[in-house]
This record gives sequence, C-alpha cells and structure tokens, in this order.
Amino acid sequence: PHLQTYAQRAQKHTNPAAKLLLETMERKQTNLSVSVDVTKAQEFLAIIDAVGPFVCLIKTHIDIIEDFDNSLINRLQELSTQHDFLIFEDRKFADIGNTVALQYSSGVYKIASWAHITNAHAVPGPSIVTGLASIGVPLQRGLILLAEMSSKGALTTGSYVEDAVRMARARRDFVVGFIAQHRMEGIDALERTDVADEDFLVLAPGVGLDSKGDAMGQQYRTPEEVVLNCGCDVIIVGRGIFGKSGEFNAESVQVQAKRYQSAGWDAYKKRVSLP
Ligand code: UP6
Repeated sequence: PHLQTYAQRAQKHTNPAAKLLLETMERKQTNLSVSVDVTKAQEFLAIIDAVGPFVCLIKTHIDIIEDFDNSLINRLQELSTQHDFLIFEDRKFADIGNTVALQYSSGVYKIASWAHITNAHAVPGPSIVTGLASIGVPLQRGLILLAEMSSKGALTTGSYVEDAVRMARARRDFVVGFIAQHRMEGIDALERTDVADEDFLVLAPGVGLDSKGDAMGQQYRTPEEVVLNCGCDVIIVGRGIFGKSGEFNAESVQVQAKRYQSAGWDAYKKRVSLP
C-alpha cells in the first residue's frame, strides 16, 4: 500500500474512520496531524482553529486540559466540521478489555462519542482490542495500536512489535493502523495468507524539522525520513508547530503548520511518484 496514493487506498478501505481519513488527506492534500498538547481550553481551541486548514487529523490528550467541560467537545466538533479534519484522542489505553471499554465510553470524557480514532498499547494482548471494539465498532470508530514508540529506550522492539501486528491483523474491521516509526507489512510475511487487501495506516510521532529531541527522551526525525524513507502515512507534530504551551501566536503557528504540511506532502508525492 505504501506505493499507492491516498485516494486509491481510500476507495478500497473498509473501515469508515480510515476511509474518511484517507479521503480527507487526499482532498486537503495533507498528511499532517497536529498534536495539541496544551493545558488551557482557550489555547487548545485557538491552535486548532489556526492549524485546521492544514491538517487531516487533530490529535488530543483531552486529560491534560485543566478547564475541561462539555462545551469544549462541542467546539472541537464544530471546528472539525468547519475545517474538515478528523479527531484522534491519543488515550493510549492499556488495561483489560472490560476496563478499557468503560474508559472509552464513560467517565468525564466519553471519548468514543467524539474521537473518530483512538489508540491502545498492545501489552494486555488481544482482549484490549475486543474491549474497545465492543464500544467503537457500532460507532464506526477506528483503533490504532502502538507498535513502536518514538522515545529513547522504548521497549517496543522485536517480538513485541510482531505480536502487535498479529493483534491488528486479527481485528481488521476495527484496527486501522499503528503508531510506529516505519511500515509493518514485512512482519510475519510467511504467516500471511489473506493479507492482499490489508491496508494499515502508519502514524508517526516524533517528527521535527528543527530539533533532534527534547530533554525527556523524545527523538525527532524529519517528514522526509518518516514518509519517504520509512513509508509512514501521517506525520504527527506537536511542539514543532505550536512551540511552548502558553506562548500561542496564531501567525507563527500557521507558518509552521504550512511548512510541515508541504514537507509531508512533498515526501508523499516522491514516494508515490506523483509530479
Ligand atoms: N507520542 C510520541 N511518541 C510515541 C507515541 N506518542 O511522541 O511513540 C505523542 C506524545 C505527544 C506527541 O504523547 O503528544 O506524540 C509528540 O509531541 P511532540 O511533537 O511535541 O514531541
């Protein structure tokens, strides 16, 4: 799939959330997802309003917002419609099936009611997918599994990655891709039988043009390395676009969003040999 265009992949995809994401990427010519990691509702919404035209996907950590209330979700959904992007709550679920089903559907955030896509660690095994699917499938949601992390010393290596891919292959109606640093198709090549129509999206965090990392183990690669060399589909950029939390400036945020959008899209065009 990494040599096919987003449009070709959108046509064939059977999961509603993945299909919508691929269509949006094609329509807006962007594979950029902005990770809006700020703690004040007002700044959160202002950043989303500023970057909205340039992204296919807004990634949230809803539990870091200090002044959360339901009106924030209404406003987020309005912006999603207005600017034509999907919403990805980066919840990183990691518990038994029954618990994650409750965390996904209930509590303060009711994530399943507004996030088109969410994600989970593979560490609990297939039951985490079963639990989340019980809530997400009826709502036409998609799940991303964390196969590889961007942080220095991450334990997501070797057979762990392979097992995460196996878990995804077992639930292709709901698992639409991976958080990873490269494509996963090669894994388990011998075990593969019915995978000809398989199409997992690879969403890559740890993307930055001006920095190689931070003081807490984050590691950055460029959009070109990630999309062209490693075959990832969506670049996730946080601080590279909005700078430090609390220092919001709409103009500079838009300049950076455009810069990452074109870097990501140029790398994609090279990959699929588009002019
Ligand atoms: N994220 C990573 N690496 C992973 C998984 N998720 O960085 O392996 C998330 C972080 C953060 C964003 O939780 O929200 O992606 C990266 O932000 P940054 O661009 O500001 O480093």
